[in-house]
Amino acid sequence: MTSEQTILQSLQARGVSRRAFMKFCTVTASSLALSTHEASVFAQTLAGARRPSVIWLSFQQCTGCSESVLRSFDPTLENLLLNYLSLDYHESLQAAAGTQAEAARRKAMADNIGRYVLVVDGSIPTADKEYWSATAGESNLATLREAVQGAGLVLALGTCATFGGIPAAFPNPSSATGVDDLMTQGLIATRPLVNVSGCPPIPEVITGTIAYYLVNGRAPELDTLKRPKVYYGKTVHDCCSRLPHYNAGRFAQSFDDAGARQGHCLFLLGCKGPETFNACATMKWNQGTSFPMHSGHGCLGCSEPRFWDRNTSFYEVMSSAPRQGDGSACVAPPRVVLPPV
Ligand code: FSX
Repeated sequence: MTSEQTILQSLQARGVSRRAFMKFCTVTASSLALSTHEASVFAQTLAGARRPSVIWLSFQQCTGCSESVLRSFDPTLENLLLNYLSLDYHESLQAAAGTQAEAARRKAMADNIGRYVLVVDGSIPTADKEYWSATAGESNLATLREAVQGAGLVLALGTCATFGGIPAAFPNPSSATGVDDLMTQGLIATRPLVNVSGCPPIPEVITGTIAYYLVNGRAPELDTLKRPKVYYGKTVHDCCSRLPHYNAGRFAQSFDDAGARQGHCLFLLGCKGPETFNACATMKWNQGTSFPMHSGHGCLGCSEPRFWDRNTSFYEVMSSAPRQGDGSACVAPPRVVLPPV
């Protein structure tokens, strides 16, 4: 399959009938409260849409973000890749190597100019350290500068790409910089940007953000740090299973005391949940099994700017007292439904 195929052609090649596709469109259109005419336009547009080309660039990072997205279960990465996207460049997942891979990247960018989704993980060395990280003889900054030009949407994946992350920790030897700061400084072109922070981000937050773009043709509503509000609208503290104990003044004093085992709040043990915006407590990890505080460890604050300098030592109590939970209901963000396969 190539990005020349439409989404409907790609689904039909994998055994989805036109009837099943139209049924999906009808259900989705009704959930969006579209009129009959608008629903028909929606179905035609989605059926005829080409699968977006995705160029995925990896810079200074630990590959944790790719490892994370490989574990997404709803939607799965393979569902997205095989049916809805055309992943035209990813150093770890592609079969091609060397000049063949670089030629494929340039061809995909030229063929899809102004439309492709550029995924970036890892931070970028700058200034006189620009060549500390390079691929095929090109600095990461030069590769990114070229790729950003023709992107329809840029997805900065992980705290390294969004805010600099661990490579930017003091003393930041490579002058590591995140994508948003590079745009602000004029070092790369400014394009529509979505930040998906976390070290690594939650797998379903990654695939859910991509799926949202596929279904709606635009990025979801963003917070002031350009993160999807639906996933980053509440702090981990707001939705933590230990919050009732915080509100009642019950705190664990050590990781192995009776209070810790009874679910008491981990604030005095250094938990950074009150200042960390993420969906860990509602979406959870490992197919919705658990999240750090539920398992007995405090939040490290990995999805916020200046992680890691701001939050080390991890076991020091935050200087400001956490607020009470905001009182509104904590529910898992809604699933973005893709056509059936
Ligand atoms: Fe950084 Fe991601 Fe942490 Fe690792 O790509 S956000 S070090 S999980 O791998 O960039």
